[in-house]
Amino acid sequence: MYQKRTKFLFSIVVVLRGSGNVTRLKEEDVLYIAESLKEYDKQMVKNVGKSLSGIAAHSIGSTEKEIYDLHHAVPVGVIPVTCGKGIINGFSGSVQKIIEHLGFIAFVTRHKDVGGLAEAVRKGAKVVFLADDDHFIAINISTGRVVDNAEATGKGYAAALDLMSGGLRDKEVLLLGVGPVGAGAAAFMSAHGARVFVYDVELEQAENLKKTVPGVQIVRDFHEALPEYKLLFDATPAPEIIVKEYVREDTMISAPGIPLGLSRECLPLIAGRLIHDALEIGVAAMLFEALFN
Ligand code: 2YJ
Repeated sequence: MYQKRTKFLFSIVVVLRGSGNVTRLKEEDVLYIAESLKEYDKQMVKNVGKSLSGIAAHSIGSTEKEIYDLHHAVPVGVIPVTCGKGIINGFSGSVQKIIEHLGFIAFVTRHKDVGGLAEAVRKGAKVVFLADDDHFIAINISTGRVVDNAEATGKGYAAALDLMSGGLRDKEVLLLGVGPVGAGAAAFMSAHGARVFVYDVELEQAENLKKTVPGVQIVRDFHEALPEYKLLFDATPAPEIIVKEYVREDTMISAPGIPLGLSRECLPLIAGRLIHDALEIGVAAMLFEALFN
């Protein structure tokens, strides 16, 4: 019990720190993405009812066909960035493979940084992807549209939860963490008729969200609230904040946060009703939003 409590308190502190910070991916987070994309889609179709491209299309209120018909020939350049902590092995390659998996042409530039940007544009890229330690963006060079990974990820995971739950309209969702990912998710869920309840250790952050997403309600006691909700959206980078006592047989969780907020013992209980990956939904949602005029 003492250990559990200490672990929980530690996690809450991580949430507190994490709401403004971004988790840096590690090589092991992206290692198997490219080779798992077919299986990933199979699982998504089974659990959510749509493939990755269907989820991303839903996140921007479009359809796969509409996007593909208009944009599939658009080349996309992925530029490795060395600043800060440097290159993550497999990061750019995984982004490229996800984009190709969606049916688009993509390449990783041979040069890095500024040279990579020049190379991408010279080779005809109409959209470029690049990430440092704090930001991960896609830029549509033709339209000037800049898409941030955090917000697109929030919308993408909210779209997946909308599909998995059979529609969020009039349903209650508990959203944990209102950083940029949580804010993107709140906007999508609220626009789709969900009743959004939010918890953040920084009450002010939750209060601020009310200004941009009217109608969200604030939850003050995390422990009391968790068992009350069937639909959870975990947008925190805190590990193990959701333990098995909170997972009912009808619980559905959309969890973009890295590391995953569920304890290991929850995994068999939530199988098939958990949406979580390192990069796929975020990249797909970024690309479709960057293409959308
Ligand atoms: O180009 C590279 O290999 C590196 N500069 C990639 C850095 C990756 N960036 C991060 O992990 C950021 N914290 C943002 C990732 C957002 C994923 N949801």
